Amino acid sequence: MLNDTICAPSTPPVHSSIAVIRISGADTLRALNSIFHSRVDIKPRYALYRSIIHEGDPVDDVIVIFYRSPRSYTGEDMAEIFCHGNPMIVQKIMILLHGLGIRMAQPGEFTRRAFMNGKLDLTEAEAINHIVRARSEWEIQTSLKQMHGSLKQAIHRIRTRVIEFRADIEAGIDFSEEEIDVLPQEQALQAAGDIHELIADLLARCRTGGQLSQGIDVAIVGRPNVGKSSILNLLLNQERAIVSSIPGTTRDIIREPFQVNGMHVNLNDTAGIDTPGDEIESIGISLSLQKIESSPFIILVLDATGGLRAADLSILDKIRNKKKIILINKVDIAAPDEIDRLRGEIREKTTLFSAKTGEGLNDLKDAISKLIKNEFIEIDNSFIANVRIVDLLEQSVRNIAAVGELIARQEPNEIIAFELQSLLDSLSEITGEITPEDILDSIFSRFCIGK
Ligand SMILES: Nc1nc2c(ncn2[C@@H]2O[C@H](COP(=O)(O)OP(=O)(O)O)[C@@H](O)[C@H]2O)c(=O)[nH]1
Ligand SMILES: [Mg+2]
Repeated sequence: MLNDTICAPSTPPVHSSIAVIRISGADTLRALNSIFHSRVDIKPRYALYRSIIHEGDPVDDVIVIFYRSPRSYTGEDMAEIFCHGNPMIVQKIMILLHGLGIRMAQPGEFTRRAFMNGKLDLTEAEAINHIVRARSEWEIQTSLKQMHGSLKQAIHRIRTRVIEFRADIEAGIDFSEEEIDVLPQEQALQAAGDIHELIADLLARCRTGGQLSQGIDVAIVGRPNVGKSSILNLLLNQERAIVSSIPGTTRDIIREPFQVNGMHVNLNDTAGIDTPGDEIESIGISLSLQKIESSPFIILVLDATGGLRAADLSILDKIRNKKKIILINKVDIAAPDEIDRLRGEIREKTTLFSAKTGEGLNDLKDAISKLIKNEFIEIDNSFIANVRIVDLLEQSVRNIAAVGELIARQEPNEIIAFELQSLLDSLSEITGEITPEDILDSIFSRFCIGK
């Protein structure tokens, strides 16, 4: 399966200015010669302008780039054909290639070949998929770093430490008859503790990255009619939620992805919390209360006019321990002393806002990103890790904890070395050195066709 020649469109099947078809495998050059009806004197990595002909009829004029193994994405001979972006043309070229015995690639098969040929490890391969799917600037930046090996190197540094440590422990096995303590227990405990710390730190950064790429939940809460939906719409720059002067308009939770200073946030507009007017509103309110519970970050909206009400106080009480932003909305229609009085009553940091004029919008965006950055301090040094990587790092933490216990109990060095090998295996699975086939299948099947 891994030595035949494959092809796939790398661009989606829509009308566009150009489309790209990729070919990889030993038959690449033969295929090019055949579809161009001439021996292509093709210099690797140079663009060539040619016509594809089929039974005397032109199929399209294209640009082709040939890459000679191993200097290609997959490490094999490869070509990229840039044709006009008509799905019928792409289809015709694909059929021509299939007629030459070149098979349609599976999703992610080009990257899988790159992995098999040692062009990249699994953390880098997965990062490439993240670049394509990223929904925030932060995710793109972090994925790019990871594609360049940031996570691979972090794992590699830990592995090197573990290998050195295991060598010391194994030296102890050889000398055990002579009662020479090669590595005193105290030093061994220290080394295990250091490695434990390194892995735990990496795990924390991976968890942070995982959360940030999922998007951070931010709930917009407050009494009815204070302007929550107006604020959502303003942030999204789109009339997403119904705004009306009738209290209790929003009943379901409206969740929308949003990018703030490069970070991916999921904004949740909620039903206003107050004494419900009917059953549906009452359901909406209990959903809002649940959302307050489950959201790490809250934007509380207060009305600048009319002072602080009992419902405001009750919501303030519910979010006492949350990371929050308190917005005083509708400052455009409030008298300055009214606003001052309100601020005095709250005695917490507040941001003045008007969903009508847009006043305070940049302050709000900055406040949201500051809130997130304060919570995730290592935001710029985190990794885009998926469940697979987090699971393996958790396993690694358990492995090194077990090593520490074995040392503390003065168990034989053979047993300690064995546990260290399990740790090395967990780390190797992250980078893909010993990853089982079925796991590779599931990783690469999540890629796009042609990637
Ligand atoms: N003057 C003024 N009116 C606003 C402002 N924000 C919202 N409103 C109005 O307040 C009413 C309730 O707004 P809405 O967004 O539906 O509030 P929600 O119930 O909290 O979602 C609507 O009539 C809005 O036009 C604001 O900043 N200034
Ligand atoms: Mg609303």
